[in-house]
Amino acid sequence: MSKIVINDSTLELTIGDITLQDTDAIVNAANTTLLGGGGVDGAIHRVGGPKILEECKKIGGCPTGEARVTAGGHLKARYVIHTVGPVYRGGEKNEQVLLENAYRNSLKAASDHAVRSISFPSISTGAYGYPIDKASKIALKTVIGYLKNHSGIRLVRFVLFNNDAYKAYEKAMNECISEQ
Ligand code: AR6
Repeated sequence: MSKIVINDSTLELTIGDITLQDTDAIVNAANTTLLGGGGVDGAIHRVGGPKILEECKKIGGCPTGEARVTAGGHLKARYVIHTVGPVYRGGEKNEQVLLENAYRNSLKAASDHAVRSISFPSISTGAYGYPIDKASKIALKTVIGYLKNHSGIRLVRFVLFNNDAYKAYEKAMNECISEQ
């Protein structure tokens, strides 16, 4: 596990399954319907149970880059923060801004719910095709920027699904540190 401290908060990288995290909130890499799917989204609904989908249906969807909050159902996490990352279409379609927004709006939603610890998956780098070398840098820069300016969230954990994803985030974290 790799970690850095920003003000009073810890940012850490780990390999694992987002559905098993015991942080106050976990983030779902959802789609604009909020009606479920594969990858992280499928796993969260499978483990969390049908109450999450019921709440999502009432919410009625989420635009790309925004975030919506439901309870955690059977998950250890109290909340699921559903956000929608961009589909990668070559990098000229505002993807970077939309990915930044997805992370920032998830953190804002967490702050609004007094969340002190939160786990993120690597948003957009699965079915949505965002190259992980680029997405990891955007993800970490956005989180670091938020933690520098907001207190309250004491732990942000990136839960990477395999060693390649972990290595990409570790490299991006080292770049972020050397640029500070
Ligand atoms: N825990 C942690 N990471 C995981 C897990 C898990 N249980 N399962 C997959 N990953 P994706 P996206 C990794 O496709 O690219 C869904 O159908 C995976 O290896 O879940 O934002 C939604 O409904 C990858 O690195 O999310 C949307 O339609 C990362 O999580 C669409 O996929 C994200 O992969 C969203 O696509």
